Amino acid sequence: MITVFGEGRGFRVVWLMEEMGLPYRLRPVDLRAGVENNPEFLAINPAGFIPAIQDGDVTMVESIAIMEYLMARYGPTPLAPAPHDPTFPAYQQFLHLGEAGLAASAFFVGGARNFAPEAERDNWSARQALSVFKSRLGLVTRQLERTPYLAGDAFTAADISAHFGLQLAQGFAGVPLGEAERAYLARLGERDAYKRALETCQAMKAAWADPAPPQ
Ligand SMILES: N[C@@H](CCC(=O)N[C@@H](CS)C(=O)NCC(=O)O)C(=O)O
Repeated sequence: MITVFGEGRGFRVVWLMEEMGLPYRLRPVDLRAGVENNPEFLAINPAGFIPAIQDGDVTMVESIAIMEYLMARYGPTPLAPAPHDPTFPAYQQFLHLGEAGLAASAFFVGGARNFAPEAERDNWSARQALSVFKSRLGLVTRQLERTPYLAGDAFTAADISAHFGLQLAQGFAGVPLGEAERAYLARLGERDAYKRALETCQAMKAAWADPAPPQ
């Protein structure tokens, strides 16, 4: 039984395990209550961020690395195309762009928007993070003009990765998405495994219940 600590990007891990049919349990971690008051979680990840997993004697952080670990250890799975598959390069690129390009930059745009003191909201770093997000989003838009999923015709873990970055941007960071991205998110949301993951992750369900209206 694999334990996932924390929602947020832990949603990616839960969704992946639902797609793969792996048994797991979710242990919520409330970062707003102050992770310094959660010694049980700090024993798992002393750096105090989520998600983390525990699988037997394996403890890991970093959602994309966790997904790669689970697919490698419990696969093979069509969620991860093989290295010689023609879709592998796009898969690999968007698997990482979903976090390093989209979510990481949207996280700081949203942080400034939601948590910074009024006078510090519009600052150089927040504008830089938004500019980085938008340039990476352009690659997603271009790819979705060519194929229904980011690696090609089939759904892969790259879509799980990018989904979180787009949701974070749309909701938390207040960045309006285009029609292609909104249709893509709706398409992903129709998957049964996604729906099961959302029932497990009630905090994300609540956060995404009211997405930013179309602009
Ligand atoms: N690159 C990491 C990012 C982890 C991350 O920033 N998680 C957020 C919540 S989704 C968090 O714990 N933020 C609080 C912090 O970083 O201290 C991943 O993909 O897991």
